[in-house]
Amino acid sequence: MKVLVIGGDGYCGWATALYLSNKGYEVGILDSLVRRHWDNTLSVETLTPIAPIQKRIQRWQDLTGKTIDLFIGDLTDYQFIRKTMEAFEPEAVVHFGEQRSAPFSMVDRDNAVLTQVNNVVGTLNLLYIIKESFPDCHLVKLGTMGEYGTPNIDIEEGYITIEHNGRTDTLPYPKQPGSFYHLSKVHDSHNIHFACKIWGLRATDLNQGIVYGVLTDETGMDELLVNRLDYDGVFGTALNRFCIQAAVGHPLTVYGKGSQTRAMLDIRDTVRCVELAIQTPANSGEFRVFNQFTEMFSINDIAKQVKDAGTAMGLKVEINNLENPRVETEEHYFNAKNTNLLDLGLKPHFLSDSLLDSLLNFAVKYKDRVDHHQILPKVSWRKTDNR
Ligand code: NAD
Ligand code: USQ
Repeated sequence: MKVLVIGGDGYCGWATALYLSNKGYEVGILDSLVRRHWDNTLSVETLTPIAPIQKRIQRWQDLTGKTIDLFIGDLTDYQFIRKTMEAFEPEAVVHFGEQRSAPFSMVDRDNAVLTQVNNVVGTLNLLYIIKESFPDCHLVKLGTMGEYGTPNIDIEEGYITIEHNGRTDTLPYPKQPGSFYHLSKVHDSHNIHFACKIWGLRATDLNQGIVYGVLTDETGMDELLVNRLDYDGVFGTALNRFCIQAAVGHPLTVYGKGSQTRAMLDIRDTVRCVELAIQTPANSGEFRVFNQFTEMFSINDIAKQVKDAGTAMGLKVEINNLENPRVETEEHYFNAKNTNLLDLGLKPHFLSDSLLDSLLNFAVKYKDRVDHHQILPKVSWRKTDNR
């Protein structure tokens, strides 16, 4: 099967492209490399030194004999995506290619607009090219668990059946996202759902939790294939950040009370979930939603796990509750369903087994690359200009 991985130079996309290539899929990567540009503008770097995409792909080919086609360009440029699709003719498109940081989207008006234009227009272009020339192509789109927010009832997978005034209907699950970034994913979901309904497209929205870890079988094969690992206050996510903080002796930055609970998964499960989604495509006209995560933790839970594992390695780990730079509910109910992917055969990795190999060991290995000025959060949800 031919699969186009959009955003294939990024964290989830690179691991997925190599995994699918290794499994015998014919893989193309489309990426504008804009994430490397955003890192430069913020003066931040991934902890792990990542090679230019062309070198990464060349190394993969030298090691495995498998080729990956590369298309460098912007998804918001319709002519570019049209030409790419016509050249590659994918049977499935996996779309990771968005601005994915909540803090980045909350810096100021410019970043909110950039995030929503980049994400919503990119996805809309994709829907149009699929409708016009590739109506059978399965769109696998990365959504996020954060689309749902933290409702005081169980979170279903995309839809909920509601009885109201004696009538019953199955409706899209209510969305209460917590940043302009998370909102962009909600807008995408609505656009994709609508396109499936009116044009008969087939799509799967993978509402992914927070991804952790740096290691997959493929990215671990060679130093030049190493994946990115972000620890800065804008692109770094909680657990990945905590491990790097532990490695350099910085107190773990728990925001607020730390009882915020989130859904999480190992990067090795991300790549497998994508494969499960493309192996069994959605039907024509179907907008399918899978909640893509394996475990739920409060931020305090993960800080404690990092502290315990770090201490066992001889690190001195402290936990610090900072004033929360975000506006979010800290004490809440959180119970989300995730059976769709398990039913398709997902065998989860668990955090307790991954913390050392896929995180703390990398954090310690590259700790000299840490820029300590980038650890504390600088973006506040309450200000309208964080620059
Ligand atoms: P990332 O920033 O590492 O990678 C995204 C890639 O997309 C980058 O290489 C970037 O250059 C590319 N890109 C962005 N806009 C583009 C455009 N207009 N045209 C072409 N390429 C473009 O992000 P990631 O962590 O790999 O996340 C990938 C996807 O998964 C995102 O959609 C994100 O919302 C979703 N997701 C990520 C996480 C997580 O914890 N990392 C969790 C849930 C969902
Ligand atoms: N947090 C801390 N300390 C930190 C960083 C974060 O306590 O140093 C807290 C935040 O306040 C928040 C929670 O941890 O309550 C999660 O924050 P995060 O930065 O780890 O993750 P988030 O902003 O939600 O975004 C990440 C990805 C995004 C993806 C999302 C999945 O960047 O692309 O969509 O996880 S989810 O959280 O399910 O929406």
